[in-house]
Amino acid sequence: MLNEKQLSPEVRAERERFYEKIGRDDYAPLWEQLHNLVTKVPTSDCRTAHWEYAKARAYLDEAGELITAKEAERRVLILENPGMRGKAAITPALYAGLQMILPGEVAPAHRHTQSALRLILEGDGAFTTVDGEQSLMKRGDFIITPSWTWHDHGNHTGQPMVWLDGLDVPMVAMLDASFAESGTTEAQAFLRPSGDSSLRYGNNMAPIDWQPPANKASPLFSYSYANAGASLAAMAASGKPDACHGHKLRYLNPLTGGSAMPTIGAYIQQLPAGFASAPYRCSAGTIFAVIEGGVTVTTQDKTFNAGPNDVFVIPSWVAHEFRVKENTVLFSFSDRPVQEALGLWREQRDAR
Ligand code: 1HN
Repeated sequence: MLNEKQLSPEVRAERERFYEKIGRDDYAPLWEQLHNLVTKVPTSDCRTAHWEYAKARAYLDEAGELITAKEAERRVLILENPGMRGKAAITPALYAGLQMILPGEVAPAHRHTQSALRLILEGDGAFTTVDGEQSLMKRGDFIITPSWTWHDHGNHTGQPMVWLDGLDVPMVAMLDASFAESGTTEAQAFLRPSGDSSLRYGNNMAPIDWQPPANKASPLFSYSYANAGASLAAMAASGKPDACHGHKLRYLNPLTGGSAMPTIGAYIQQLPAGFASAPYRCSAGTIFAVIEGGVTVTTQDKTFNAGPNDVFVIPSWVAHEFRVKENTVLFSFSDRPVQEALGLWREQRDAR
């Protein structure tokens, strides 16, 4: 923005007339906006925010009485960033929601170019089917539904199933690259036995002529919490926690070493009892969910306590510190792989 105070009323009026004139022909003066477009540091409307599970769960119960999963297609409460209401976004690039499937319900088959991840929060044994392979879900499991894969969910257990959905919806909207199709049947036919992709791709081996698919996603689509927890326990048993992250792992595509999906990175970390992190920030706004324990999160203008199944978001370039009393496990996801692929990702450790 130019310094308006230095302008005489005549000059200002003359410029305003010019802006109005060129505006009618779809032009605008860059010099009035340059410094809002090219900021010294990230400055979106995204805010640090926290959603308590107890409240979310009560609202999901109410939603369960209002609408079936089938009628809703997906019965999800969107976690809307309070600084970006109405945009179905938790960060400028990512969407998050809490989905519930009640016993006997189905969420019918569809596919879309948006990529989805799920972190299972509650329930044991409901299923999701991804491109013809069914997978049973347990608390803490991380499941991916890559771009353009068919997916439907169902629950043959006696308990509600609740999970956190993370999608690249705002990113795909920004690129205007949304395509979607409904399935012709509610539930997909099974093309492969359950566990097939883990056996083919999850044993440190791969079919010899494997080629990356068009969606550039991992052929493994279910990452169990039993495995992730065991890896974290091994790291915690021998080795010092990182000053910023504790013991932290990233979920990867075993065929490439990259993230499980190209647009969303997912992570899991263990903060040992008594751990206090060094302040940290990075340019990828990040959504966290508490799997075990509890964490006190401190930013420059907020402190809050997050317990099991709570979700919170730390926007781009907001320095934050974690303190835990008991052993704590956090799941998180962000657009970091996109920023890295484009050479944009930055971090600052010890960000005081
Ligand atoms: C979707 O397909 C699911 O398949 C969940 O469970 C949430 C949010 C936006 C767009 C598509 C699902 C979604 C979604």
